[in-house]
Amino acid sequence: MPDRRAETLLRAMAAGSIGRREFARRALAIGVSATTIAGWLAACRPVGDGLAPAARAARDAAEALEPLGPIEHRLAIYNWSDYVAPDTIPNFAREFGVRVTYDVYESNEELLAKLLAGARGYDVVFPSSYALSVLVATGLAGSLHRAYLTNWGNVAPLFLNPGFDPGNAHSVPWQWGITGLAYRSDKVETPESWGVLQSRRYAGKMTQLDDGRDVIGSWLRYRGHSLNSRDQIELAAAKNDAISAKRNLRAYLSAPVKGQLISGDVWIAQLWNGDATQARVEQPAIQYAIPREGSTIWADNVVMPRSAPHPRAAHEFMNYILRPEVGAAISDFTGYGTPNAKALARMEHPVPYPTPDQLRRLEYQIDLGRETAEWDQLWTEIKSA
Ligand code: SPD
Repeated sequence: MPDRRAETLLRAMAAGSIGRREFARRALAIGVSATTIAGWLAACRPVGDGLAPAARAARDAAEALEPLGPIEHRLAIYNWSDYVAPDTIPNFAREFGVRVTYDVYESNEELLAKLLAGARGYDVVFPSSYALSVLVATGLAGSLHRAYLTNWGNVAPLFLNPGFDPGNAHSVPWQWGITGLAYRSDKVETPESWGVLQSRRYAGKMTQLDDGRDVIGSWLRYRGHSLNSRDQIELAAAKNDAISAKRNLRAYLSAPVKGQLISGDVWIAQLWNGDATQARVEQPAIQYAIPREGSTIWADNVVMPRSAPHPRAAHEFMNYILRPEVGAAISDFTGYGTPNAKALARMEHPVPYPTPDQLRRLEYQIDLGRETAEWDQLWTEIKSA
């Protein structure tokens, strides 16, 4: 539920006295989370950029037909940490004569907060499915010019036309992965259940991701519920479970936990599978398990913000990463699955698509719309408990 200050802002936006971007900027300033703001924007009509869906589709189609100019000499990338092969960017820069700047983030929330606050300098960003829905709903995702993506045919059919971006109008699939438990097999037995995080046995040696969707989602699955639940009773139970596990946790920590798994300071970490694979290169005792109650399968995507200052370079970059050898090198380094069918055939360590048995236990995260605010509130309460 919005508090009084947020309500005032919502009313001001509805009355037209402030625009949607100004609304987002001010709401962020009073501490409303980016995903909540985006949920409110998406729930209001007209959405995001002030256009009705049909008008937006027409604008997007028209934009996608306008030819781009010559390639610019710069490209600004904003990506998750440890999410590209070491030679991907230098090779692109050399071949295309483009100077690349590369900033990193650790969560979808961080990415959305930056874009909603008005950052306009980035040419390509890498949201997960539900965060991409937010960028589309708020009019922040640019339309892609398929004519410049000559390697598009390499994308595996499974990753085409996803529900969060029909027709891939705004996104190129990047990597897919799973959220599970990385563990030190020389220190602990295989963690079969999310419940291991509630046991005192490994207190102080365990972490969960610094990500409300992943943490609350894991405790929803623990009780047999959907990790996209909007049910008050289920969410209250997940909060209790999360708080009871918290006393055993060393921290909420995302990709940077790799160093602590390698050093042995952490023995069990809720983590994304590719980051666990990266850690295993340095410490072979690191293994990975999907808890029996199930977990998240997700896909991240390359998106060009509508405000991208270098749209032609952004398209050349997207087309470049769709080359089989480039896609293979990226996924061989990140440890994640590639959505590029031709790249998969060239990988040294291909990540197989989950088995039917695993798929039965995996679920995609979806945009929670208006309920995002409630999830945010729960996450705040868990972190401050
Ligand atoms: N080191 C890169 C990790 C990317 C994880 N993205 C997926 C998040 C799903 N909640």
